Amino acid sequence: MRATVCLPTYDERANLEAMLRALGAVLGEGDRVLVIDDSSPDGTGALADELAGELEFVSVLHRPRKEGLGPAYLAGFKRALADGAELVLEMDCDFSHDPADVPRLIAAAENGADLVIGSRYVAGGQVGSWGLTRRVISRGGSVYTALFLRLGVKDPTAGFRCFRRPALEAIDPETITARGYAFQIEMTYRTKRRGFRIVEVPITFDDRTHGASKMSRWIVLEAVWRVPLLRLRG
Ligand SMILES: Nc1nc2c(ncn2[C@@H]2O[C@H](COP(=O)(O)OP(=O)(O)OP(=O)(O)O)[C@@H](O)[C@H]2O)c(=O)[nH]1
Ligand SMILES: [Mg+2]
Repeated sequence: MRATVCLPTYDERANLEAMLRALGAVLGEGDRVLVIDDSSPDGTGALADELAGELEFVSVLHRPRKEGLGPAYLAGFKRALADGAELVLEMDCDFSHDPADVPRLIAAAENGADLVIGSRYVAGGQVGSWGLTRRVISRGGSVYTALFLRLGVKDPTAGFRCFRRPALEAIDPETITARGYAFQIEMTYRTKRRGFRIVEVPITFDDRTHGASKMSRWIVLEAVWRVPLLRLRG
């Protein structure tokens, strides 16, 4: 099945080239990578264009301003579906998600899962180099989500995913307004509510070694108020 990896970037100059080459080494014939750059001040967008000139499997979507991960993914999904992708993946460009794990996510979708989540919190999954605060926030996010929503998913905020086309179309992501962790949680919630099959595959998540994190207090707070609302809305 033809897959498109949606790769949102904001100031990822130090990581982009290595990431695209690593993806090129593991992707199959006809698979693509779509870089979604929000006019990074460090010139990631121009570098992406340059690399797309060299690497046939790479396309670039330029967006005028930074609006958070949610809107960047929505733009990417739309393009990937319009281009005919049967599988649509999400992953970070900072090597927290290992490109070598991409084939396992794709294989799980090809074996029948509608949504595959690269999970830190199932047996065999782990978090490598991450400080205590980040571990507590991430774990806390999973526990907090479980308090309100019965997703049956151990890592609902994970950003390493693979959707099958019918599921992605059916959950109508365009109407999701969340931008951070809450975006991933709402995508999972909608997938589950519509009866699609969600499978978690274990991954090891490592902290970035190059570039700066875009995590903010706002992203956490957004999830804190939006998750109970999902439950209320039913
Ligand atoms: N297009 C776009 N990409 C973004 C935006 N915010 C973050 N990204 C990218 O999304 C991916 C994840 O962002 P990170 O900075 O790693 O944020 P995070 O993973 O939540 O935080 P850390 O765990 O600290 O790395 C990276 O590839 C970022 O460059 C945004 O507003 N627009
Ligand atoms: Mg990251």
